[in-house]
Amino acid sequence: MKEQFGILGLGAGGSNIANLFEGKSYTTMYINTSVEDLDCIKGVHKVMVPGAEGAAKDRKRVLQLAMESFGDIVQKIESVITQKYVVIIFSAGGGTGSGLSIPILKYLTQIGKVCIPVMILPDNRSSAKVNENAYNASVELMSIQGLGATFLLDNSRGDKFAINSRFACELDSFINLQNSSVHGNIDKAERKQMLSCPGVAVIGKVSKAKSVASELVDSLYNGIHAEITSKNAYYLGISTSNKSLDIESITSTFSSVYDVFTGTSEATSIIIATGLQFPQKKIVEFRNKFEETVKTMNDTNVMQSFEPLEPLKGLSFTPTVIQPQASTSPRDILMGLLNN
Ligand SMILES: Nc1nc2c(ncn2[C@@H]2O[C@H](COP(=O)(O)OP(=O)(O)OP(=O)(O)O)[C@@H](O)[C@H]2O)c(=O)[nH]1
Ligand SMILES: [Mg+2]
Repeated sequence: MKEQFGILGLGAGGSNIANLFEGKSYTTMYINTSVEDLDCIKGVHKVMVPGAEGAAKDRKRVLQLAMESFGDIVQKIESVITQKYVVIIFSAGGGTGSGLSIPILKYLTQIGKVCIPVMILPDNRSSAKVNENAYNASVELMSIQGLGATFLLDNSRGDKFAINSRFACELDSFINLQNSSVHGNIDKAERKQMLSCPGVAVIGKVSKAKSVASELVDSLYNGIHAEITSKNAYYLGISTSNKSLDIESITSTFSSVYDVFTGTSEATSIIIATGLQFPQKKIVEFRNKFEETVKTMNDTNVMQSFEPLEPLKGLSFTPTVIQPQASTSPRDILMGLLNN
């Protein structure tokens, strides 16, 4: 089903993940304000915001930079990504992806695309600025009406490049799920329905050997996604190689589940939960971290943290002027060194 999905990577983090999908033959496009970042990507469809030299984590600056060219940018997206389903990947903590994702998501939703945002959340050691951006991006993202499933990748869960590959592998496996069994299948319509469901989505994947309920639950709750704090899930999808899997022990980890789609596969098992609530506590933590730093910095104004010092009066100093040596050719310099 990959031909029905387009991938859009915004900024450095988003483009890194998008590039893994291009490696899996998805229609993929990248947008950046930094030519250095864009040059690192080996991709076919790369768009540079004209006149930009990067955004230095300034979300507003990105919007100002893209003001003139936004019409051209969205036109390029539409000409490359003709698919109805668009996976839009960006980090919450930077400037480019975090800032540009919001108007792009709004526009693409408005013209009838099913947008599937994938937002990378910063790890616990991130700066106040990154936390500020993450908070603002989350709040703005949550306010967009009509989005499909939103994936929140949590950089506190491990190495960022490992997170990138694991996510690309999980989502690709789900989109292209190979089900063909008399025991039941999760068909294309069901997969699209789950990915079109608003709210947060989480995917887990386990090997055939580990395909038991406890491992599937573990992969859902302790993978690379932001911690699930939602009591309810709208949809649960479980494709498993274990024909006698205890589905009930998985669904019962939620208070309520609206519908469950199950399928049987011969390979790995995949689990997906969609229609979850956003992790409000985590989002508020971004704001708190930012506010704590701002408060401490305001309490200790660096320009007033020492006694005012008097300027020196009545003293003067004339440095000895050293004349530069007569100019010597590079060869003579080398010769001089050799002859020493
Ligand atoms: N998981 C993951 N996180 C990344 C990656 N690259 C950057 N990040 C995280 O994303 C945040 C920084 O965002 P970037 O994507 O570099 O920012 P940008 O969108 O290019 O924005 P500017 O450079 O500020 O214009 C930090 O929290 C990084 O740890 C990546 O490849 N994978
Ligand atoms: Mg960047």
